Amino acid sequence: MNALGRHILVEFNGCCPDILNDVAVIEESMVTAARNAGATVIQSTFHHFSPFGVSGVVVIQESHLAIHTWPEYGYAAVDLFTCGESVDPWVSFDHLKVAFKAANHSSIEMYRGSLSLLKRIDFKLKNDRKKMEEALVEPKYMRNLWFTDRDENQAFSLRHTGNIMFNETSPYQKVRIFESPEFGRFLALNNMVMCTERDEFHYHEMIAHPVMQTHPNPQRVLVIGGGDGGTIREVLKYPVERVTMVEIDEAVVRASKQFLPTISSEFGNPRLDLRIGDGIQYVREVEQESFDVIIVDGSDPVGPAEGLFSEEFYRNCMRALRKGGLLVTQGESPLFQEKAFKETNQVLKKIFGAEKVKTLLFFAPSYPTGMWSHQTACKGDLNPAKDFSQEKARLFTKEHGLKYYSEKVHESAFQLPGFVKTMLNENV
Ligand code: SPD
Repeated sequence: MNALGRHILVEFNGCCPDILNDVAVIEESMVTAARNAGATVIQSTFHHFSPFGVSGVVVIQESHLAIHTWPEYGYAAVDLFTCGESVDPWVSFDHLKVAFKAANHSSIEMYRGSLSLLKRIDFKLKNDRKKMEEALVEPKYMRNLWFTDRDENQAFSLRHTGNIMFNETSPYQKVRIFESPEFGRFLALNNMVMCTERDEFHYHEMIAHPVMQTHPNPQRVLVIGGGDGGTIREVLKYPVERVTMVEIDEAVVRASKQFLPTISSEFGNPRLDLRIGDGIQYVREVEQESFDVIIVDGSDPVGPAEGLFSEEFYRNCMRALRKGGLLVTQGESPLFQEKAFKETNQVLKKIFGAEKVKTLLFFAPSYPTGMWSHQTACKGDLNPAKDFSQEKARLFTKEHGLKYYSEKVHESAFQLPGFVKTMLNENV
Protein backbone atom coordinates (compact mmCIF):
# COMPACT_ATOMS: atom_id res chain seq x y z
CA MET A 1 0.00 0.00 0.00
CA ASN A 2 1.60 3.22 -1.10
CA ALA A 3 -0.50 5.35 1.30
CA LEU A 4 -0.87 6.24 4.97
CA GLY A 5 -4.30 4.67 5.38
CA ARG A 6 -7.30 2.93 3.85
CA HIS A 7 -10.76 4.41 4.10
CA ILE A 8 -13.82 2.34 3.30
CA LEU A 9 -17.19 4.09 3.05
CA VAL A 10 -20.05 1.63 3.32
CA GLU A 11 -23.80 1.82 2.75
CA PHE A 12 -25.63 -1.02 4.49
CA ASN A 13 -29.23 -1.40 3.29
CA GLY A 14 -32.12 -3.66 4.28
CA CYS A 15 -30.77 -4.02 7.84
CA CYS A 16 -32.81 -5.11 10.86
CA PRO A 17 -34.41 -1.87 12.27
CA ASP A 18 -34.41 -3.18 15.86
CA ILE A 19 -30.68 -3.77 15.70
CA LEU A 20 -30.06 -0.37 14.15
CA ASN A 21 -31.96 1.29 17.01
CA ASP A 22 -30.20 -0.57 19.81
CA VAL A 23 -27.26 1.51 20.98
CA ALA A 24 -25.72 -1.30 23.05
CA VAL A 25 -25.83 -3.80 20.19
CA ILE A 26 -24.40 -1.28 17.71
CA GLU A 27 -21.56 -0.40 20.01
CA GLU A 28 -20.77 -4.04 20.73
CA SER A 29 -20.79 -4.83 16.99
CA MET A 30 -18.49 -1.92 16.12
CA VAL A 31 -16.02 -2.74 18.90
CA THR A 32 -15.96 -6.42 17.91
CA ALA A 33 -15.57 -5.46 14.24
CA ALA A 34 -12.52 -3.40 15.17
CA ARG A 35 -10.99 -6.16 17.26
CA ASN A 36 -11.63 -8.85 14.65
CA ALA A 37 -9.76 -6.73 12.14
CA GLY A 38 -6.74 -6.73 14.43
CA ALA A 39 -7.19 -3.18 15.73
CA THR A 40 -6.44 -2.00 19.27
CA VAL A 41 -9.50 -0.28 20.73
CA ILE A 42 -8.76 2.89 22.68
CA GLN A 43 -12.26 4.22 23.38
CA SER A 44 -15.78 4.16 22.08
CA THR A 45 -18.63 6.59 22.41
CA PHE A 46 -22.17 5.96 21.19
CA HIS A 47 -25.39 7.89 21.42
CA HIS A 48 -29.04 6.99 20.86
CA PHE A 49 -31.16 9.66 19.23
CA SER A 50 -34.82 10.17 19.93
CA PRO A 51 -36.88 8.54 18.58
CA PHE A 52 -34.62 6.60 16.21
CA GLY A 53 -31.00 6.26 15.27
CA VAL A 54 -27.59 5.68 16.74
CA SER A 55 -24.32 7.49 16.15
CA GLY A 56 -20.95 6.46 17.40
CA VAL A 57 -17.28 6.14 16.94
CA VAL A 58 -14.70 3.60 17.99
CA VAL A 59 -11.26 5.13 18.31
CA ILE A 60 -8.61 2.57 17.54
CA GLN A 61 -4.86 2.85 17.72
CA GLU A 62 -4.90 2.63 13.94
CA SER A 63 -7.55 5.45 13.50
CA HIS A 64 -11.35 4.99 13.78
CA LEU A 65 -14.62 3.26 12.87
CA ALA A 66 -17.71 5.48 12.73
CA ILE A 67 -21.41 4.93 12.12
CA HIS A 68 -24.78 6.60 11.88
CA THR A 69 -27.95 4.53 11.58
CA TRP A 70 -31.47 5.28 10.29
CA PRO A 71 -33.55 2.35 11.59
CA GLU A 72 -36.66 3.73 9.88
CA TYR A 73 -34.90 3.12 6.52
CA GLY A 74 -33.05 -0.04 7.56
CA TYR A 75 -29.94 1.90 6.60
CA ALA A 76 -26.53 2.43 8.18
CA ALA A 77 -23.71 4.69 6.94
CA VAL A 78 -20.38 3.39 8.11
CA ASP A 79 -16.84 4.51 7.64
CA LEU A 80 -13.84 2.40 8.44
CA PHE A 81 -10.50 4.14 8.44
CA THR A 82 -7.29 2.31 9.29
CA CYS A 83 -3.66 3.35 9.06
CA GLY A 84 -0.74 1.08 8.38
CA GLU A 85 -0.70 -2.50 7.15
CA SER A 86 -1.53 -4.34 10.36
CA VAL A 87 -5.33 -3.96 10.22
CA ASP A 88 -7.68 -5.10 7.46
CA PRO A 89 -10.84 -2.92 7.44
CA TRP A 90 -12.63 -5.42 5.19
CA VAL A 91 -12.70 -7.85 8.13
CA SER A 92 -14.67 -5.21 10.06
CA PHE A 93 -16.94 -4.76 7.05
CA ASP A 94 -17.68 -8.53 6.94
CA HIS A 95 -18.52 -8.59 10.64
CA LEU A 96 -20.89 -5.61 10.46
CA LYS A 97 -22.72 -6.91 7.41
CA VAL A 98 -23.69 -10.03 9.38
CA ALA A 99 -24.28 -8.19 12.69
CA PHE A 100 -26.77 -5.73 11.11
CA LYS A 101 -28.41 -8.44 8.97
CA ALA A 102 -27.81 -6.24 5.90
CA ALA A 103 -29.67 -7.47 2.83
CA ASN A 104 -27.35 -5.53 0.53
CA HIS A 105 -24.57 -3.01 0.57
CA SER A 106 -22.35 -0.82 -1.54
CA SER A 107 -18.94 0.51 -0.70
CA ILE A 108 -15.99 2.46 -1.97
CA GLU A 109 -12.42 2.20 -0.83
CA MET A 110 -9.98 5.08 -0.91
CA TYR A 111 -6.31 5.20 -0.17
CA ARG A 112 -5.63 8.20 2.07
CA GLY A 113 -2.37 10.14 2.12
CA SER A 114 -0.80 8.90 -1.06
CA LEU A 115 2.91 8.60 -0.34
CA SER A 116 3.81 9.60 -3.87
CA LEU A 117 2.23 13.00 -3.18
CA LEU A 118 3.51 13.60 0.35
CA LYS A 119 6.91 14.67 1.55
CA ARG A 120 8.13 13.81 5.05
CA ILE A 121 9.26 16.80 7.13
CA ASP A 122 11.68 17.03 10.04
CA PHE A 123 9.99 18.07 13.29
CA LYS A 124 10.49 17.97 17.03
CA LEU A 125 7.55 17.67 19.45
CA LYS A 126 7.47 20.08 22.37
CA ASN A 127 6.27 17.40 24.82
CA ASP A 128 7.79 14.03 25.38
CA ARG A 129 4.99 11.65 24.34
CA LYS A 130 6.20 8.80 26.52
CA LYS A 131 6.05 10.95 29.65
CA MET A 132 2.56 12.13 28.74
CA GLU A 133 1.32 8.56 28.37
CA GLU A 134 2.72 7.62 31.75
CA ALA A 135 0.91 10.54 33.34
CA LEU A 136 -2.47 9.30 32.08
CA VAL A 137 -4.50 7.95 34.97
CA GLU A 138 -7.81 7.50 33.19
CA PRO A 139 -8.54 3.97 31.98
CA LYS A 140 -7.53 3.82 28.34
CA TYR A 141 -10.79 2.28 27.22
CA MET A 142 -14.07 3.47 28.61
CA ARG A 143 -17.45 2.95 26.99
CA ASN A 144 -19.88 5.80 26.97
CA LEU A 145 -23.31 4.17 27.03
CA TRP A 146 -26.49 5.57 28.54
CA PHE A 147 -29.89 4.11 29.35
CA THR A 148 -32.64 6.71 29.18
CA ASP A 149 -36.09 6.53 30.79
CA ARG A 150 -38.14 9.27 29.16
CA ASP A 151 -41.40 10.72 27.99
CA GLU A 152 -41.58 13.30 25.16
CA ASN A 153 -40.26 16.12 27.34
CA GLN A 154 -38.35 14.73 30.30
CA ALA A 155 -35.78 12.03 30.84
CA PHE A 156 -33.55 10.35 33.35
CA SER A 157 -30.33 8.74 32.14
CA LEU A 158 -28.01 6.25 33.78
CA ARG A 159 -24.61 5.45 32.42
CA HIS A 160 -24.11 1.70 32.01
CA THR A 161 -21.18 -0.50 31.19
CA GLY A 162 -22.70 -2.22 28.17
CA ASN A 163 -22.74 -5.51 30.01
CA ILE A 164 -26.42 -6.40 29.59
CA MET A 165 -26.65 -9.31 31.99
CA PHE A 166 -30.17 -10.33 31.03
CA ASN A 167 -31.80 -9.43 27.74
CA GLU A 168 -35.04 -11.12 26.71
CA THR A 169 -38.22 -10.06 25.04
CA SER A 170 -40.98 -11.87 26.88
CA PRO A 171 -44.57 -12.06 25.57
CA TYR A 172 -45.21 -8.88 27.61
CA GLN A 173 -42.15 -6.66 27.41
CA LYS A 174 -38.43 -6.24 26.93
CA VAL A 175 -36.78 -7.41 30.16
CA ARG A 176 -33.20 -6.29 30.70
CA ILE A 177 -30.72 -6.09 33.54
CA PHE A 178 -27.88 -3.61 33.06
CA GLU A 179 -24.82 -2.88 35.09
CA SER A 180 -24.10 0.75 35.98
CA PRO A 181 -21.11 2.40 37.63
CA GLU A 182 -23.17 4.58 40.02
CA PHE A 183 -26.41 2.68 40.72
CA GLY A 184 -25.22 -0.94 40.53
CA ARG A 185 -27.28 -3.38 38.53
CA PHE A 186 -30.70 -2.22 37.41
CA LEU A 187 -33.84 -3.80 36.02
CA ALA A 188 -35.50 -2.15 33.04
CA LEU A 189 -38.86 -3.13 31.55
CA ASN A 190 -39.20 -1.82 28.03
CA ASN A 191 -37.40 1.48 28.36
CA MET A 192 -38.25 2.21 31.98
CA VAL A 193 -36.09 1.79 35.05
CA MET A 194 -37.89 -0.41 37.60
CA CYS A 195 -35.29 -0.69 40.32
CA THR A 196 -31.59 -0.23 40.91
CA GLU A 197 -29.45 -1.94 43.51
CA ARG A 198 -28.48 1.42 44.94
CA ASP A 199 -31.86 3.00 45.68
CA GLU A 200 -34.50 0.25 45.43
CA PHE A 201 -35.01 0.34 49.21
CA HIS A 202 -36.60 3.81 48.98
CA TYR A 203 -39.42 2.43 46.88
CA HIS A 204 -39.80 -0.99 48.50
CA GLU A 205 -39.68 0.15 52.11
CA MET A 206 -42.16 2.94 51.38
CA ILE A 207 -44.64 0.73 49.54
CA ALA A 208 -44.64 -1.93 52.25
CA HIS A 209 -44.14 -0.46 55.71
CA PRO A 210 -46.64 2.41 56.00
CA VAL A 211 -49.58 0.04 55.40
CA MET A 212 -48.06 -2.94 57.20
CA GLN A 213 -47.40 -0.78 60.27
CA THR A 214 -50.91 0.64 60.16
CA HIS A 215 -52.81 -2.64 59.92
CA PRO A 216 -53.16 -4.06 63.45
CA ASN A 217 -52.72 -7.69 62.41
CA PRO A 218 -51.88 -8.29 58.75
CA GLN A 219 -52.01 -12.02 58.10
CA ARG A 220 -52.96 -12.40 54.45
CA VAL A 221 -51.16 -10.14 52.02
CA LEU A 222 -51.59 -9.97 48.25
CA VAL A 223 -48.87 -8.46 46.05
CA ILE A 224 -49.77 -7.78 42.43
CA GLY A 225 -46.68 -7.44 40.23
CA GLY A 226 -43.44 -6.88 42.12
CA GLY A 227 -41.58 -9.52 40.09
CA ASP A 228 -38.15 -8.31 41.21
CA GLY A 229 -38.98 -9.46 44.76
CA GLY A 230 -38.23 -6.21 46.63
CA THR A 231 -41.77 -5.77 47.96
CA ILE A 232 -42.17 -9.33 49.25
CA ARG A 233 -38.73 -9.05 50.86
CA GLU A 234 -40.11 -6.19 52.98
CA VAL A 235 -43.52 -7.75 53.67
CA LEU A 236 -42.00 -11.04 54.79
CA LYS A 237 -40.22 -9.18 57.61
CA TYR A 238 -43.64 -9.34 59.38
CA PRO A 239 -45.05 -12.50 60.97
CA VAL A 240 -47.69 -12.85 58.24
CA GLU A 241 -49.37 -16.18 57.57
CA ARG A 242 -49.14 -16.01 53.78
CA VAL A 243 -48.10 -13.64 51.01
CA THR A 244 -49.70 -14.34 47.65
CA MET A 245 -47.83 -12.74 44.81
CA VAL A 246 -49.26 -12.61 41.29
CA GLU A 247 -46.71 -11.55 38.68
CA ILE A 248 -47.60 -11.70 35.01
CA ASP A 249 -44.09 -12.08 33.62
CA GLU A 250 -42.00 -15.05 34.71
CA ALA A 251 -38.99 -13.53 32.89
CA VAL A 252 -38.89 -10.69 35.43
CA VAL A 253 -38.78 -13.17 38.32
CA ARG A 254 -36.16 -15.34 36.59
CA ALA A 255 -33.94 -12.35 35.71
CA SER A 256 -34.16 -10.95 39.24
CA LYS A 257 -33.47 -14.29 40.91
CA GLN A 258 -30.38 -14.72 38.80
CA PHE A 259 -28.94 -11.21 38.74
CA LEU A 260 -30.46 -9.18 41.59
CA PRO A 261 -29.85 -11.42 44.61
CA THR A 262 -30.19 -8.73 47.28
CA ILE A 263 -33.62 -7.74 45.95
CA SER A 264 -34.99 -11.21 45.16
CA SER A 265 -33.75 -12.79 48.39
CA GLU A 266 -37.15 -14.02 49.66
CA PHE A 267 -38.41 -16.04 46.70
CA GLY A 268 -37.57 -19.21 48.63
CA ASN A 269 -39.63 -18.20 51.68
CA PRO A 270 -42.20 -20.95 52.50
CA ARG A 271 -44.83 -18.31 53.40
CA LEU A 272 -44.78 -17.08 49.80
CA ASP A 273 -47.35 -18.37 47.33
CA LEU A 274 -45.96 -17.20 43.98
CA ARG A 275 -48.30 -17.37 41.00
CA ILE A 276 -47.27 -16.47 37.50
CA GLY A 277 -50.42 -15.02 36.02
CA ASP A 278 -52.55 -11.99 35.39
CA GLY A 279 -53.16 -9.99 38.58
CA ILE A 280 -56.16 -8.25 37.03
CA GLN A 281 -57.87 -11.57 36.38
CA TYR A 282 -56.78 -12.87 39.80
CA VAL A 283 -58.57 -10.12 41.74
CA ARG A 284 -61.59 -10.50 39.46
CA GLU A 285 -61.93 -14.16 40.43
CA VAL A 286 -60.59 -14.37 43.99
CA GLU A 287 -63.04 -14.95 46.82
CA GLN A 288 -64.19 -11.73 48.44
CA GLU A 289 -62.62 -10.54 51.70
CA SER A 290 -59.50 -12.66 51.26
CA PHE A 291 -56.76 -10.20 52.20
CA ASP A 292 -55.78 -7.79 54.98
CA VAL A 293 -53.38 -5.87 52.77
CA ILE A 294 -53.12 -5.57 48.97
CA ILE A 295 -49.99 -4.07 47.44
CA VAL A 296 -50.02 -3.15 43.77
CA ASP A 297 -46.40 -2.99 42.66
CA GLY A 298 -46.85 -2.62 38.93
CA SER A 299 -44.89 -0.76 36.32
CA ASP A 300 -46.07 2.38 34.56
CA PRO A 301 -49.45 2.61 32.82
CA VAL A 302 -48.17 1.46 29.44
CA GLY A 303 -47.88 -2.16 28.36
CA PRO A 304 -48.95 -5.02 30.67
CA ALA A 305 -49.53 -2.74 33.70
CA GLU A 306 -52.10 -0.51 32.00
CA GLY A 307 -55.06 -2.41 33.48
CA LEU A 308 -53.62 -1.90 36.98
CA PHE A 309 -54.78 1.70 36.74
CA SER A 310 -58.40 0.95 35.88
CA GLU A 311 -61.55 1.43 37.94
CA GLU A 312 -62.61 -2.19 37.48
CA PHE A 313 -59.31 -3.43 38.89
CA TYR A 314 -59.52 -1.31 42.04
CA ARG A 315 -63.17 -2.26 42.57
CA ASN A 316 -62.11 -5.88 42.55
CA CYS A 317 -59.26 -5.08 44.97
CA MET A 318 -61.79 -3.44 47.31
CA ARG A 319 -63.95 -6.58 47.08
CA ALA A 320 -60.92 -8.79 47.82
CA LEU A 321 -60.00 -6.80 50.94
CA ARG A 322 -61.23 -7.86 54.35
CA LYS A 323 -63.01 -5.27 56.47
CA GLY A 324 -60.45 -2.81 57.80
CA GLY A 325 -58.06 -3.87 55.07
CA LEU A 326 -55.57 -1.56 53.40
CA LEU A 327 -54.52 -1.15 49.81
CA VAL A 328 -51.41 0.58 48.52
CA THR A 329 -50.50 1.11 44.90
CA GLN A 330 -47.45 2.65 43.31
CA GLY A 331 -49.02 5.98 42.44
CA GLU A 332 -46.66 7.38 39.78
CA SER A 333 -45.14 10.85 39.94
CA PRO A 334 -46.88 14.21 40.27
CA LEU A 335 -44.14 15.70 38.07
CA PHE A 336 -43.49 12.98 35.51
CA GLN A 337 -46.82 11.19 35.20
CA GLU A 338 -49.22 13.86 36.42
CA LYS A 339 -52.19 12.40 34.58
CA ALA A 340 -51.74 8.87 35.94
CA PHE A 341 -51.00 10.27 39.41
CA LYS A 342 -54.24 12.27 39.48
CA GLU A 343 -56.40 9.63 37.82
CA THR A 344 -55.25 6.90 40.21
CA ASN A 345 -56.17 9.16 43.11
CA GLN A 346 -59.59 9.98 41.63
CA VAL A 347 -60.39 6.33 40.97
CA LEU A 348 -59.40 5.31 44.50
CA LYS A 349 -61.48 8.12 46.00
CA LYS A 350 -64.46 7.15 43.87
CA ILE A 351 -64.29 3.55 45.08
CA PHE A 352 -63.14 3.87 48.69
CA GLY A 353 -64.40 7.40 49.48
CA ALA A 354 -62.34 10.61 49.46
CA GLU A 355 -61.55 10.48 53.18
CA LYS A 356 -60.15 6.97 52.95
CA VAL A 357 -57.43 7.73 50.42
CA LYS A 358 -54.05 9.02 51.56
CA THR A 359 -51.03 9.70 49.37
CA LEU A 360 -47.40 9.59 50.40
CA LEU A 361 -44.34 10.91 48.60
CA PHE A 362 -40.75 9.72 48.67
CA PHE A 363 -37.45 10.36 46.91
CA ALA A 364 -36.87 8.07 43.93
CA PRO A 365 -33.47 9.10 42.55
CA SER A 366 -33.53 6.62 39.66
CA TYR A 367 -37.02 7.51 38.39
CA PRO A 368 -37.56 10.55 36.18
CA THR A 369 -37.93 13.75 38.31
CA GLY A 370 -36.95 11.86 41.47
CA MET A 371 -40.35 12.50 43.12
CA TRP A 372 -42.62 9.47 43.36
CA SER A 373 -45.79 8.47 45.19
CA HIS A 374 -47.58 5.55 46.71
CA GLN A 375 -51.31 5.93 47.18
CA THR A 376 -53.17 4.16 49.97
CA ALA A 377 -56.85 3.39 50.56
CA CYS A 378 -58.65 1.78 53.46
CA LYS A 379 -61.78 -0.39 53.55
CA GLY A 380 -62.49 0.83 57.07
CA ASP A 381 -61.44 3.66 59.30
CA LEU A 382 -57.67 3.37 59.46
CA ASN A 383 -55.67 6.37 58.34
CA PRO A 384 -52.09 5.27 57.51
CA ALA A 385 -50.90 8.86 57.98
CA LYS A 386 -51.81 8.73 61.67
CA ASP A 387 -53.04 5.38 62.90
CA PHE A 388 -49.81 3.62 63.57
CA SER A 389 -47.68 3.21 66.66
CA GLN A 390 -44.57 5.37 66.51
CA GLU A 391 -42.89 3.14 69.08
CA LYS A 392 -43.66 -0.08 67.23
CA ALA A 393 -42.45 1.46 63.97
CA ARG A 394 -39.27 2.72 65.64
CA LEU A 395 -38.44 -0.70 67.06
CA PHE A 396 -39.25 -2.44 63.78
CA THR A 397 -37.01 -0.02 61.85
CA LYS A 398 -34.16 -0.70 64.23
CA GLU A 399 -34.63 -4.45 64.39
CA HIS A 400 -34.64 -4.81 60.60
CA GLY A 401 -32.03 -2.16 59.83
CA LEU A 402 -34.36 -0.28 57.47
CA LYS A 403 -32.58 2.35 55.46
CA TYR A 404 -35.33 4.69 54.26
CA TYR A 405 -38.48 4.03 56.30
CA SER A 406 -38.66 5.13 59.94
CA GLU A 407 -41.51 6.25 62.19
CA LYS A 408 -40.62 9.88 61.42
CA VAL A 409 -40.39 9.35 57.67
CA HIS A 410 -43.72 7.49 57.82
CA GLU A 411 -45.41 10.49 59.40
CA SER A 412 -43.81 13.14 57.20
CA ALA A 413 -44.26 11.27 53.89
CA PHE A 414 -48.01 11.97 54.03
CA GLN A 415 -47.40 15.74 54.35
CA LEU A 416 -47.92 16.86 50.78
CA PRO A 417 -46.60 20.10 49.23
CA GLY A 418 -49.27 22.63 48.28
CA PHE A 419 -48.99 22.04 44.54
CA VAL A 420 -49.55 18.31 45.02
CA LYS A 421 -52.56 18.92 47.28
CA THR A 422 -53.96 21.16 44.55
CA MET A 423 -53.53 18.38 42.00
CA LEU A 424 -55.45 16.03 44.30
CA ASN A 425 -58.10 18.58 45.28
CA GLU A 426 -57.01 18.33 48.92
CA ASN A 427 -56.19 21.98 49.41
CA VAL A 428 -58.56 22.60 52.29
N1 SPD B 1 -41.31 4.41 36.50
C1 SPD B 1 -41.10 3.45 37.48
C2 SPD B 1 -42.31 2.90 38.13
C3 SPD B 1 -41.93 1.80 38.98
C4 SPD B 1 -42.93 0.84 39.29
N2 SPD B 1 -42.58 -0.39 39.88
C5 SPD B 1 -41.24 -0.68 40.19
C6 SPD B 1 -41.09 -2.10 40.61
C7 SPD B 1 -40.22 -2.27 41.76
N3 SPD B 1 -40.53 -3.44 42.48
